[in-house]
Parts: sequence; C-alpha cells; structure tokens
Amino acid sequence: MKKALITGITGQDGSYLAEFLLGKGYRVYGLQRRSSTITTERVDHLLKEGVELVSGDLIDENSLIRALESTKAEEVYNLGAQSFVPTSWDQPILTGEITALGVTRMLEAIRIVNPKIRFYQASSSEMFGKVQESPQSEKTPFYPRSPYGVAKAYGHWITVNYRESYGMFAVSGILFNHESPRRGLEFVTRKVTHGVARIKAGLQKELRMGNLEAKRDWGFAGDYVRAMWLMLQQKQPDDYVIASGETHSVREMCEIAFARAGLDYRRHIVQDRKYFRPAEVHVLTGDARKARRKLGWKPDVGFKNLITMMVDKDMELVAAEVRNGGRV
Ligand code: NAP
Ligand code: G4F
Repeated sequence: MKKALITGITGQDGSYLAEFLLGKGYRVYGLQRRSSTITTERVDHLLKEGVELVSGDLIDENSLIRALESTKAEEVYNLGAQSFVPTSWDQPILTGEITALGVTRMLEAIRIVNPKIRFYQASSSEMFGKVQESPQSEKTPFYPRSPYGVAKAYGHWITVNYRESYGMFAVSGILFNHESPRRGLEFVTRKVTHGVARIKAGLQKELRMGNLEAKRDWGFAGDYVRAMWLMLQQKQPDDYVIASGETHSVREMCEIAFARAGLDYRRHIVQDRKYFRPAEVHVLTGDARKARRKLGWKPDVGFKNLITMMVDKDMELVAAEVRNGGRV
C-alpha cells in the first residue's frame, strides 16, 4: 500500500485529493494544525474510511520531521497555505511564513528524513499576476500582484531549486482557479453561489462584491487533484500548468449563478469598495497543453456545469439550515 501525506487536508483540495488517493488504494495521512474549533468538516466522511490525521504545522519544522517519520510517507502533497489573496495584504508576514517558507521547511524535512520522497508543491496562477503573455504556460514569466502571489513564487522556485540542487523528485503544479461545493465561503464563486441560495431562501436581499470585471480560468477541484497525482507518477519530475483554457468574468459567473435560481444578478449585487484589492490580477487564461500531452490530463467539468453544481449544492445546504433553525 503506497503512503501519502497531505498538508492542507482540511481544505478544499485536500479533501478531494484524499478521496482520490483512497480510491487508488493509498494509505492517506493528513497534517492537521492545532485549532480551537473543529476544522475537519470537509474530511469527516474520509476519517471513517481510514484517513489518519497527524498533528503538525508548516510553521514548525520539527512537527514536519515527526510527521514524515511517523507516517513513512512516500509521496507528500504540500497543499497547506494561507490561500486567501486579500488576507495576504492584512497578514503578509504570516503568509510568507506559511505559504513561502513552509515549502522550504517541508523540503528540508524530506531531505532529512528520506530524500526519495516524491514532493508536490501547490503553485498558483496568481504568480502570473500582471500577465506578461496570454495564455500563460510553464514558460511565462511571473509578475505576482499580492503578497500571496509573491509567496507562491518563492515556493515555486525553492521547489525547482531543491530538484536541481539535490536531485529530489520535487514538482510544482501551477494550478489555475478551481472551485467546488467545498470551496471556502470567502472565495468569489462560493460567495456568489451561497449568496444566491440565501437570497432565494429569503435570508438576505443583496450581495456585496468587488470587481466584477476580473476574469479567471475556472475549473473543478475534483479534476485538478487528479493532475497532482499524475505529476508524481511520472518518470521525470517536471512542472505543469493545469487549467481549463477558458476565461470568464466574475460578472458572467454571477449571471449564470443567479439565473440558475431564477434570479437577475443586477437586482441583488451591490458593488462595494471594501472588496476591491490594492492590486488586481485582471485576467488569467491557462495553457495546459503540456499536461494534456505528457500527463494525458484534461478536465471533465466545464464552467457552466461547475457553477450550476455549486448553486444546486448550496440551495440544498441552505434549505437544510432553514429546516434546522440555522444549524447545518
Ligand atoms: P484552502 O481550502 O484554503 O485550504 C488551505 C489548507 O491549508 C487548510 O487545510 C488549512 O488548514 C491549511 N493550512 C493553513 N495554514 C497552515 C499551516 N500553518 N500549517 C499547515 N496547514 C495549514 O485551499 P485550497 O483551495 O484547498 O488550495 C490548496 C492549495 O492550493 C493551497 O496551497 C492554495 O494556495 C493552492 N492553490 C489553490 C488554488 C485554487 O483555486 N483552489 C489554485 C492554485 C493554488 P486549516 O483548515 O487549519 O485552516
Ligand atoms: O475567488 P477569489 O478570491 O480568487 P483569487 O484571488 O483568484 O485566488 C484564488 O485562486 C488562485 C489561483 O489563481 C489561488 F492561488 C488562490 O489560493 C485562490 O484560491 O477572487 C477571484 C476574483 C478576483 O479578481 C477578485 O477581485 O474575483 C474578484 N472578486 C470580485 N468580487 C471577488 C469579489 N473576490 C472575492 N473573494 N470576493 C468578492 O466579493
């Protein structure tokens, strides 16, 4: 049985990846940091299927060494991060500690415990920021626009550096935005699909938002975790862009989401300066032809189906909340 350790298992991608690896017959371990509240909502169903949590934090090197020693993981998927872009302006140093230096801590832990461990780094299309060419491929230069993007660029290059310095099997997946019904409520797609469900249920009337003209290349998280695994199964370590290749504006996404519930977004969305960013990434479009060619990867779920799936799930969730008097 192959053993994998996932950092960030309690997040959106961690939960889909854990599910996927269980399906492949892996023994799956997840790094969980200490919290005073329950954070396992997304993986509770998997804990019953054998996923094991080990305590650790990307800020604490020793905890990473212990996690590798105790699990004897052969593959490490480093998905843990302070991943919300606006928070990175409020807490740039913490973001650097976790999202940038956390990568070096894990790479060092691997070098100490077992340099043969295969390592996946969750790099991001945010690194392209003020895009230098379109679409963006593995060869496009980075121009990050947020402390988060800068931290991810560091994480990306330190991964390349450990591969080149020590011959480690360390790869970066440069993933464009990917969403799901398990997406955090603060990210724009989920904020909208959950907002739509609440408006439809009569729990709120308006949804306050930022820049509706920003454009993203959105895909489904379930498709994207498959690419992470494929990257670690190759003969040679390499970096890949994972994207749908399609770009849509936040406005278009709102239109689809509200229409699914029979609503007109123009009647409910209020633009609020509070949600605009100090520096915006205006448009992202990924070129995933290398992943298609070398990994045989392509996404299954298209943009409209993704947003529809998310609205439908949020309508179910909000209906259940209403039935239970506000509790899920
Ligand atoms: P997410 O839902 O925000 O999950 C982040 C995970 O990181 C959570 O499990 C969180 O744990 C954990 N974490 C935070 N600080 C940590 C620390 N100090 N030590 C250990 N774990 C820590 O993010 P996601 O959407 O699943 O994304 C997964 C990874 O892919 C992230 O690195 C993200 O930056 C990157 N990425 C995401 C996208 C996307 O569109 N989703 C695109 C490109 C790259 P708690 O539950 O305790 O907070
Ligand atoms: O959903 P978002 O917050 O995602 P963003 O900033 O693109 O970052 C996500 O994708 C990255 C990959 O490119 C990941 F690395 C990162 O971890 C994260 O998962 O915002 C998307 C767009 C932005 O342009 C933002 O300005 O939506 C715009 N937007 C407009 N109104 C809003 C809002 N974003 C949020 N979160 N909330 C709004 O009200």
